[in-house]
Amino acid sequence: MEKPVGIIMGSQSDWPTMREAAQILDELGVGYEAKIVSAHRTPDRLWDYGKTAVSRGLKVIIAGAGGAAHLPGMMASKTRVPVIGVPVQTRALSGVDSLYSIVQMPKGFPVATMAIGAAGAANAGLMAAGILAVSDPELAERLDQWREALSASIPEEPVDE
Ligand code: RP5
Repeated sequence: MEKPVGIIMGSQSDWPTMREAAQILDELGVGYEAKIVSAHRTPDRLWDYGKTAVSRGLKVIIAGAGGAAHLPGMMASKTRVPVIGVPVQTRALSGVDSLYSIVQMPKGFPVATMAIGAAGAANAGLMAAGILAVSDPELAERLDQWREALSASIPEEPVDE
């Protein structure tokens, strides 16, 4: 199976969040790789990953990090492959630190920033699938069905729980 999506994260501790993206890609039949690539702890790994992203056939990168979350922005500076950033929720500042570190990119090097935490990671998977679906009609069909199933699962009236 082709692996057009790279899911990268700053630490093993980010994986419980980032696997939400992986799960969506599994559901939609999109191939991906998942790697730990830290802007601060493994900068050479970050550099190599960005430098080879195009030649390795990556079409979208989902990058999650928490705290001083420089990974998505640095990756966007190193490759033209679109980068979707996921601010991981932190204990100290609830992920607002991660969000601010990712979202406010300077002109010229965009990161498509998602919501903080698990919902943001899941949406990153959906966003990556949507980007790939532009040139993949079969994936587009699967994504349409996924979206219709979600809509159909929402009840019209609330119930006492
Ligand atoms: C960041 O620091 C990682 O993305 C992670 O969210 C945060 C904490 O990392 P650990 O100390 O849990 O490895 O680089």
